[in-house]
Amino acid sequence: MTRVVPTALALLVLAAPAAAQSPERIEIDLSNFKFTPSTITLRHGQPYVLHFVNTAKGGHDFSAKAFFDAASMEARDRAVVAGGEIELRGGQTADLRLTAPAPGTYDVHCSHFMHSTFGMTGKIVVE
Ligand SMILES: [Cu+2]
Repeated sequence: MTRVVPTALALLVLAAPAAAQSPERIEIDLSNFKFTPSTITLRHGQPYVLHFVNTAKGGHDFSAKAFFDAASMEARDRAVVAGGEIELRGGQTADLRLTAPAPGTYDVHCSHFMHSTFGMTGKIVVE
């Protein structure tokens, strides 16, 4: 019994925050030629819905391969970011559900020709 009780307590501690949390929704706008916000701050282990809005007429993408590789997400969301980016046509929106990975700073850029040169860069800071 002395071993069972600590294990049960540990499970409760792990389970309780997950059950209590609903994902935080963060809107990220893509425009000519910036991300808003350009720095996205997340907390390690927290669930999020990243809501992407391309407010421009032309296409943009949100390329963050290291971040997407490190974040945990379900298969349907993983499929959206295959290749390390989420691509949005002009006016398009998309939601991505994920859990923030290990603390660190992850680079973001738009991989369309010259867009990062025009300033379309950002970062994700996981605390
Ligand atoms: Cu772009």
